[in-house]
Amino acid sequence: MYLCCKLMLFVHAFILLNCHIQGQETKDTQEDVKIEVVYVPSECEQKSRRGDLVNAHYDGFLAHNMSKFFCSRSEKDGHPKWFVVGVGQVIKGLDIALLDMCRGEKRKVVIPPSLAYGEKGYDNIPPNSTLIFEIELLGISRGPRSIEAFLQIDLDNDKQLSKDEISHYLSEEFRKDGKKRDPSVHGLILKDIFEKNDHDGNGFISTREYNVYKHDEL
Ligand SMILES: [Ca+2]
Ligand SMILES: [Ca+2]
Repeated sequence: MYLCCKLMLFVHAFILLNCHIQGQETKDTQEDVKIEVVYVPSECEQKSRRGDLVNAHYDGFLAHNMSKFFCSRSEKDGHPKWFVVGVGQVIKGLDIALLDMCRGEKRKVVIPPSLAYGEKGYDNIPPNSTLIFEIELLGISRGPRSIEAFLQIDLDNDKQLSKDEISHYLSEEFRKDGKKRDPSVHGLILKDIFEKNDHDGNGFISTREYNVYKHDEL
């Protein structure tokens, strides 16, 4: 179950990259996320880094009146969320706030509007809202955007992913999860992956485009 979840998240990680919620983009990178470490476990074997699949609880509050607008503990039967950190699956401020955390660590973070929902706001979040999140990191896994995953897909080991390599990977994933799909889905996902990730349009996804952690050596 866990593995299946992880694999599908990989595909989603490709598809969701760049699918940011409107207003999340910002030109102002001067403002910082303020991070207060509330608790760090004495043992910390592994710290979260960009591209990891993480499992976390986070409750969100509007800073101006501390009203709670999101509570992962009461949503979806209280299951903590799985997502890939650092690739835009959550707001930028959370992507920053969740890095370099130990399993079991708790943080309280203050995120400026420019790294959250900006001038437009979103749903029940008013425009220009500073947000406060209470985060608890429950699990870290070298995730779908990890260097390990990249190397697994890069069959000819030339440090870039061709259409054939991604296509092969998708076929394997679809075969493993066993769901019936219209054959056209495969081609559509492949096309989408390249549209969203092949930024220089050369027909390959490079390590940079794949967004692997910068400190990993290839
Ligand atoms: Ca390759
Ligand atoms: Ca490329």
